[in-house]
Parts: sequence; C-alpha cells; structure tokens
Amino acid sequence: IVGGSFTTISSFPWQISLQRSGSHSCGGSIYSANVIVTAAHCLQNVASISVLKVRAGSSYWTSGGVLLSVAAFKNHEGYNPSTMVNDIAVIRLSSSLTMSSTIRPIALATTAPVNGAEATVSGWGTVESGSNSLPTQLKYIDLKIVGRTQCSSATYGYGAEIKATMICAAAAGKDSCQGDSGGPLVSGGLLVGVVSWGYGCAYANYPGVYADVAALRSWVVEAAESV
Ligand code: 4AZ
Repeated sequence: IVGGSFTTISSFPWQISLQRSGSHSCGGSIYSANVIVTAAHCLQNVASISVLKVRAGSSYWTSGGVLLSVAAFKNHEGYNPSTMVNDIAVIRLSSSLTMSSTIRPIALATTAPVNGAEATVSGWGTVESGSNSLPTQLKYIDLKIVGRTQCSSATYGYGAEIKATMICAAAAGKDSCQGDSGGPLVSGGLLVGVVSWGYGCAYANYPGVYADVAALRSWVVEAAESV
C-alpha cells in the first residue's frame, strides 16, 4: 500500500495474508468459514499446495491470529495471464475459521460501484513502486472508484487494456502495490474489487486495476461450492 496508514485487523476482519513457503505473497478476503477469495495470479506456478498457508485474525503477517493450511484452490477458467482478464480465484481452507471481532466474512457486491464512489483497499504490500520489502503491519488507503469507461478513456494511460471484468480506483499518491494483490477493495461494506494489476504503483494517470467482483460474483458463488 503506497501512501497509506497503519491499521489493525479489527477494522478489516475479512483480510487475510496468503503465504508461500513462510513469506507473505498476496492478500485475500474471507468469503465464508472455509473459503477465501483472492487473485488467480497469486496461485500461478504453485509447485505443491503444501507450501500455501493463510493467516487470519492478525494485524501482522508474521505472527498472531491463526495460520491454516490450504486444502484446494480454483482459478477462474477464463483467467488470462497476458491480459489479466478474470484474475480471481477461491481457496478452500483445511479447517474452518472461528468468527470473532478479528475474523469475519465480507459479502460480495452485486452491482459495480459507481464512478467516484469511495472505496478502501488494505494489505501488507510494498509502500513504493519497485520496493522489495513488506511492512509487517496491515496498512490501508481510501480511494475513489474510476469506472471502466472512465479508466479506459484518454484521461488515463491504459486504453483498451481495461476489459469487462476490471474496474479501477485511484487517489493522488495512493495505490495498492506488489504484495497487495488478491486483497480486498471495499465500498459500502461490500467487496467490490480484488487487487489485480497496474502500471507501477501510484503513478499519475495509472490507477490501480481490480477484478470487478460484481461482474465475477456468480463465478465466485459457484466456485466456493465446488472448490
Ligand atoms: C503487483 O505487482 C501489483 N497499483 C499489484 C497492484 C498494482 C500494481 C502492481 C496496482 O502485484
């Protein structure tokens, strides 16, 4: 998270840290007691499912809360790593989470947020473009939704790279960044986006790009039942 503030998990109890071989690699959101929503690109080239862990209920990716194993995951069948279309996945945990003030699911948006709506993104990702160190404590920023039509317009640098299952969000000097991928973009108390990609982080005219949860909602609901 670039330009963000430290926070605690009680304010973002749906946030999890997806870890690979003991290191934080991506964010994710609690969908139900045993299902996590994250980005498909976070699960590329997983050699063995045994290296994956999910930490829930902690403000720190390094310790606290609970650390669970992964029983299975499913990437969207239409995920395309070249275009980043349909960059969404579900993970089934090996045991169920116990809900508390620091662990709870977030509901999926049914309609895309309107252009200009306020939205909040959280994560343990890098605090500047190109950095290779992660903060240990959770951070967040408030952004404004940039609708798909606006995000692909000449106002910004992406043009036709913005596809039907993507939305954007931006604010001056603030952005999600590497290590925030898979994590939650929340507006009106609903999960509206999953951190997906961008040209660097917090560069002018290049908003962060998110998987549009409303557009992908029916896939998530079905995949959560069958993963
Ligand atoms: C990344 O490298 C990444 N500014 C994630 C999010 C954004 C950029 C890059 C959005 O995983």
